[in-house]
Amino acid sequence: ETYAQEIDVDVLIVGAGFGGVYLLHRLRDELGLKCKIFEAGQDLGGIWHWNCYPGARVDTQIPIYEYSFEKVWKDWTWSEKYPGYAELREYFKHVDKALDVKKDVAFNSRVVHAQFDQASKKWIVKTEDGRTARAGYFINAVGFAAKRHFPDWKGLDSFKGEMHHSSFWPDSGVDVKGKRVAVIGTGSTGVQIAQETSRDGAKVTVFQRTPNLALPMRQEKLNPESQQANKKNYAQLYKDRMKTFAGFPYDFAKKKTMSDTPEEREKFYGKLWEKGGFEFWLATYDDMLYDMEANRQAYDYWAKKTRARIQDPRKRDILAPVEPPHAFGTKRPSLEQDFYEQMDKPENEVVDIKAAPITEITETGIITADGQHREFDIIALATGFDSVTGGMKNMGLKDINGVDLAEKWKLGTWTYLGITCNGFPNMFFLYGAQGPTAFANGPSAVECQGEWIVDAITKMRKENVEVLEATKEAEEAWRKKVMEESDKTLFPGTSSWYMGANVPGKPREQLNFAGGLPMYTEACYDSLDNNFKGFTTAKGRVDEMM
Ligand code: NA7
Repeated sequence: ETYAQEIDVDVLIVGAGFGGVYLLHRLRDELGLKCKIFEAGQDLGGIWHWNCYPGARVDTQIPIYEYSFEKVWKDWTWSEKYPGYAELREYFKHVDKALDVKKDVAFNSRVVHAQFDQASKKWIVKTEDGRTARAGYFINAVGFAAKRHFPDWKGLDSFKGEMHHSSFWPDSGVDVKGKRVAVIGTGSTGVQIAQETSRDGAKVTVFQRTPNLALPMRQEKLNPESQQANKKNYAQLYKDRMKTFAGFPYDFAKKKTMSDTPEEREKFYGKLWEKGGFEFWLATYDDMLYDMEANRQAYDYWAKKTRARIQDPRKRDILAPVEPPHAFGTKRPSLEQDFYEQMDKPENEVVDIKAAPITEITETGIITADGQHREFDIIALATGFDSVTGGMKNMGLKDINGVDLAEKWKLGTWTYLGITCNGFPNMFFLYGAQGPTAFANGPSAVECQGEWIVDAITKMRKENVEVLEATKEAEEAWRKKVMEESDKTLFPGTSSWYMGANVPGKPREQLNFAGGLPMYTEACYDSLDNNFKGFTTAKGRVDEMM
């Protein structure tokens, strides 16, 4: 059945990562709907299926970075606080066993066309390998990193050594020992690749355009016994994570940076720093992401701590400059273990490509604007993604009039609640545009939005609503809300993928909901609990005004 070329289902889901698998389980096993997933890759796991570059590792600690399903966590334990990709792949194997997922997934099936047919009130979804699905509900769970970003450097295809984008690293691995490795990009990915390949004995050159204001991970080995003992707290923990801004077990402290004395600040920062992980970002003073003066305090502490770890003065000024390259925390900080010590080694190099950008890739290496030609055996492209919107704009998604979503979103993004779109009836998406996506822990965001989708479909069925479609007015109002929440913060002032600023030609706008999970959840249920406010239903417009 999974492999039939033509299928008729209640729900067609795209993507078998955290989001798609969550919805498959809930809609199939709780609501009893007939569900299938189309997945472009060969296995479950989403980004963890694609990511196997050296050092690929999650930056959120377990057990926060996992499903809240007891069926899944009750007999699963991890070996590290921040697991690597191999263990995350094992986790998805376990998820498959616990929830019986794979029987309803068609792999190697990349969606190339999807449109709602108004006559039959069904979505028609087609894949590159020739499958067609007809479905009552269409759910998009392609994640925020479904489309890779390759800068258009001259000669990009001419390199004769090995060159891989981070999310297309060969599964069999690449032997880097003793090799000259170029890492282009210093997002979360670039930092991990540089750190790991250096540990593996490569001679690493990092090409950095913007410093990553990376935070100490403080990795820990875990034992099964203490994890098992802690499981009595899991149910509460998974409830509580939804009540915080970013879906973590901690939240911003209810105090202002400058209301503490310098000594108190030093002590408070020190405590967060010692805890490691994102606490210095997301458990700090609650004005850090909103106020420049407060933010500068955080930056100065970061720079002081980080500069002290780098002996080479030139590298120190590139990796951790005295003057902030941007407001602290307005780009995603990577979690590192010994990135700075590794980069400090004399055999490794850091190149400032803000000062002298890359102009050409040659058969043997990389040329920068200062005329230098550096030679390499391996180039790792850690240049990121057409983040957040790229995936959905790239799958032949048509509205009821045949207009592609890429066209609809050409000058900016319009969604309602970051879950639905006008012109796309009975389509839901999660972990994408104008949702809590980039500002929340993945599994928390997925379960927050996924639960709402389950509730919406349940209500539709109970009330015999055949077709649900967001109104244009509701989209305008949601877009306004997304921008308002963002404009309170320092995010808009920084060029980042959060703002669509990493891909040339992409509109610059906030792509994520910056008001935090609780405010987001409230907005979603304000619609659902008020008779689908902001939607039209098959019975006619329920409420035109939001
Ligand atoms: P990111 O965070 O988008 O990082 C991409 C990096 O590549 C970043 O340092 C960019 O510099 C750099 N880049 C991109 N294009 C260019 C060009 N043309 N020239 C020079 N440098 C360039 O992607 P990641 O894969 O690291 O992480 C994505 C998310 O996945 C991450 O945030 C986590 O949430 C998981 P820039 O900073 O734009 O100056």
